Amino acid sequence: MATDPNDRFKYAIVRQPAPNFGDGLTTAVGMEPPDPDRMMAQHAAYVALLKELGLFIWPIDADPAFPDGHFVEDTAVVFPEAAIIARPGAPSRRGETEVVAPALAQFRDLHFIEPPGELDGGDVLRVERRFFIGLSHRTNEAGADQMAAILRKYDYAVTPAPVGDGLHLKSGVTHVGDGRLLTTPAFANNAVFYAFEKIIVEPDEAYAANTLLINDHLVMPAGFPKTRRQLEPLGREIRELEMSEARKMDGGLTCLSLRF
Ligand code: CIR
Repeated sequence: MATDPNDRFKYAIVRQPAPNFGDGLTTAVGMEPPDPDRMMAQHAAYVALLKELGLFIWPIDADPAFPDGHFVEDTAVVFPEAAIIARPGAPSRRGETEVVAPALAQFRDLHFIEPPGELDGGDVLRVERRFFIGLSHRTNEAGADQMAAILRKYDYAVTPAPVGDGLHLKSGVTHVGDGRLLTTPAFANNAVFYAFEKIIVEPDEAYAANTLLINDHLVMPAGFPKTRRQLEPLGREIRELEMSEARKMDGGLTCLSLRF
């Protein structure tokens, strides 16, 4: 279970949720509206855990113009050699990149997705030297093609992956280390992942497929005991975080930070 040096993170960019975060985009139906105090507390616990796991935190202030801004993962894709500033597919989120680009410029050379390309970072999954790029309602072919061309210059293999009905690729599949994927049943059947060893979450625990690998730890949402039992044999320390409020806004653990 040694972590590939390219998968070891030192930094995380996070963004404080805006007080009007409940005005963000969501497809969740039949759920109570998110509770602001609980959201702030859950976000603070998330940041505290990343710190505890040894990451240096680069915080970005909230901006009420961007109620989805704390889902900062969607604004960029960062890898050891460079960073690519995304062009979020939802028009209401496009301006979120303006404060993220100067922050990332402190650490990496930047590339940019240009119109007509649209791409959300949540659609981009790196597994060692391969990137999967989800084609979704937020990421179009032009965005995926631009991203693939940049990544290939750095000698990454790139595979487009249809996302289907879900929001983002990483809503349904994440890398849990050593080239292993944690997937929903739907993504497990996606042909692009055929060569990978997969841990398939139970249908009633689909939300837990968005689990976060941080160095030797796995951070998973609280309340998914079957998935936890499936992950325990991997030998990484597992930590759980309450994610009830971000979930109401279609967000998961990976969405809340950019790790590099
Ligand atoms: C949105 O719909 O854009 C936000 N409410 C949720 C974004 C979640 N981001 C992610 O999965 N990477």
